Amino acid sequence: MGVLLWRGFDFDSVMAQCFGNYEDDCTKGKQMPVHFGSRKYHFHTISSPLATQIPQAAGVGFALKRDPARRGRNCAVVYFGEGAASEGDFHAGMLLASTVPSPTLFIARNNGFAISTPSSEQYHGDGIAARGPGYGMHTIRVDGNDVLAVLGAVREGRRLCIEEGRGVLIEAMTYRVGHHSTSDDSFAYRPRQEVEDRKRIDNPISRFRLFLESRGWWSAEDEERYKEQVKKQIMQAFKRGENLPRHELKEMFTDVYSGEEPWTITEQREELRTLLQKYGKSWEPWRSELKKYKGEGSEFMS
Ligand SMILES: Cc1ncc(C[n+]2csc(CCOP(=O)(O)OP(=O)(O)O)c2C)c(N)n1
Repeated sequence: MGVLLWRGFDFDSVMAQCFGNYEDDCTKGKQMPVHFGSRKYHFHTISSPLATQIPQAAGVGFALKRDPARRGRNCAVVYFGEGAASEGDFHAGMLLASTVPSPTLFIARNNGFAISTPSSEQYHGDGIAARGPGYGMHTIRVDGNDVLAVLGAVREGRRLCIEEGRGVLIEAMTYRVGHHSTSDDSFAYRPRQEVEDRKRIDNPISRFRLFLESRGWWSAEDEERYKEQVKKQIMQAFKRGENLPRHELKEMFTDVYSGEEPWTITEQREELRTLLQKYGKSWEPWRSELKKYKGEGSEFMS
């Protein structure tokens, strides 16, 4: 999400995707929350199945290289965790990018955990970076908790990627201080003290903040003021996004596949039409549910 925010994706767009309201123009309410995507900011929709994005990115890099207007100017970039790097798709993408070759920047965030699986159970070699030379790929391992070091590594990786027209692997070493998700209690598999220590001592946000403070460019007051301001903006966007209607119900069936619509989708749409015509106006759970959609499902009931 940081990449998207940096490119200009605003809080209203974040909320639109999370609530699946009609402003979510990329996934139109069909994706899980936080699976952002943006045509405007050239950001492919995040997908739940781990690592599928890796060979896709290698393909995008190849497409960029085949386009005379973009060759030598653009590259594809893909992000994944050390857990995802255990999937076959990681190797498929790396092989494709190194042999074709395709200008793709592979950024592995090694945060020590894949939900509850520690990285020590993920590989027996030297992490993800050690795999790069095996594919003949330029590889950089960087302290992922050092913001400026990451900036430098990514700049250099991007330069190599574009100038040489081939893949580059970056492994950013870090530590996940939060739980994996709201349904995860990470203190069940790691000591609370370890997390508290990391938060205080070796954390990209606290380290960068200390750096800025040491230069006199930031202070505790700036921090408080900024947090307050951003919190307000987020809550405003939250309330707005929560109250906007969802896309029209018919959008559920669009953009699922490209090209000709498969018969399964046509059949499901007709099944919904039959059910809505029968129960849509009379069965209470559906009556109030339909109010959440633009047009209240009228396209199926007239
Ligand atoms: C193919 C597949 N297997 C399992 C999962 C369930 N799952 C979701 S996130 C996750 C851990 C991912 O860990 P990692 O790649 O290290 O990324 P992190 O979440 O730590 O950033 C797992 C196992 C999934 N989404 N897809």
